[in-house]
Amino acid sequence: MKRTTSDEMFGRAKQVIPGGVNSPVRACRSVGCDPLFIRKGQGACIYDVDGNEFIDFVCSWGPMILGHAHPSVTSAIQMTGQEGTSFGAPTPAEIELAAMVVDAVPSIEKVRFVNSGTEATMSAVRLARGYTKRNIVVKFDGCYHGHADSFLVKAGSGLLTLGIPGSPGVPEDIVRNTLSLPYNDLVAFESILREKADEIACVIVEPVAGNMGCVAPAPGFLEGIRRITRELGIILIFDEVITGFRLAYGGAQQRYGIIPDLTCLGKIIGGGLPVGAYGGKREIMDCIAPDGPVYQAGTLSGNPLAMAAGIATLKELQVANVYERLEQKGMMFAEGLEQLIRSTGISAQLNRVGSLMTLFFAAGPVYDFDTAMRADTVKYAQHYRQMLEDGIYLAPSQFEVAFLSLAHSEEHIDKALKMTESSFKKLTD
Ligand code: HOZ
Repeated sequence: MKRTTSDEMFGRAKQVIPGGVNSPVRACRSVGCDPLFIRKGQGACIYDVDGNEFIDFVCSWGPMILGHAHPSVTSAIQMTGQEGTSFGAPTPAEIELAAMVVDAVPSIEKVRFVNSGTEATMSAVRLARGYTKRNIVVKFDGCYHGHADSFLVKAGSGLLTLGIPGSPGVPEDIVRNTLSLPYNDLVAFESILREKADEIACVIVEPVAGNMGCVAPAPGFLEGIRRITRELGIILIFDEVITGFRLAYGGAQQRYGIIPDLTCLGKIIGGGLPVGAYGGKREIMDCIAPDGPVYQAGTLSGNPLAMAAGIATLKELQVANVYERLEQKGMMFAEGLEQLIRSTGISAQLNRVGSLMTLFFAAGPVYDFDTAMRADTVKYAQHYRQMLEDGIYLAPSQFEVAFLSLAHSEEHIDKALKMTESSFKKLTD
């Protein structure tokens, strides 16, 4: 694979951007290579600046559920852009996208748009604290809710990839109010919640964890969290930045039939443009300024281009059988991978929920942070580099998910399986 131009660009990027990247995982350090610079995407494929083509299983970390450069999305962006790109004032598109989100997501009666998933979770927690007048936030080990101070305790994603336990710059005083508990352990959860109920503002959870690799909720886990938080008057926040409009049109909460008090969204609702949102019960949302005292604001919030791309994306997702098609693609890929695990005897586990999945190079089942940590990251790095060489673009970390889009065809999945087989053979030689 030729990579002279990417390497040259990375050299220049490192002079002017910390680590040469605008988000740490992209530096590809944990997989032992340098990043490729992407020139364009089309459907299920991306093309780098050296002219290499890859089948893309990162999908911009989730937003590109329709594939790259989908005509409805690109034309909505072009048409909107011709009329101006930002006004810092209300526009009609905000109401249209808000109404679509309210119709789709069972827990959302009102929604506020922001610019990223990080802003959404940060704002939702402030709202929960303002509403309950309590301070403690409960999260789960290995879940990642963006990079706001309160969440950088045993967090997933880039912190796991780079082995950063917490971050300098986050005051002790802030993380003192964050409790991180084991994912999928309802017994530990119930005992801590009952002990500290009077101080806990909210519990935030990825209903399907996607930032320590894909980890599904154990049967009864989400139900238990909902039951206990409701009983104790603690706000339950679902971070559906990854799962929203992906695991079902109404997100994981629709798929599992559990209604949180607040929900955070991002990624898909912006169709690949920067966006986030948080929403929930009217009574709680009405505490946000200007109706209530909880402050949150943003110059680019509800940006017209992002709204247009989001509306176009959600309209495509309303087409019949879209989620069944995604499920089938996910199943086909997963069955193929499981078959390869059996036939090659490689020590690996496949976790999948819908169109999200992770191949863990681990000997035993992965159901929480500790079991995810047992995965062989050196083996993942070898596999990653081999797949890249063979035209398959995977997440550059063991602790992320692979995303499928509607643009991935049987041929794309077949090719990815063939390349996986060849990589496994090299790994077991
Ligand atoms: N934190 C993201 C993955 N869970 C990575 C974002 C990026 O590098 O774009």
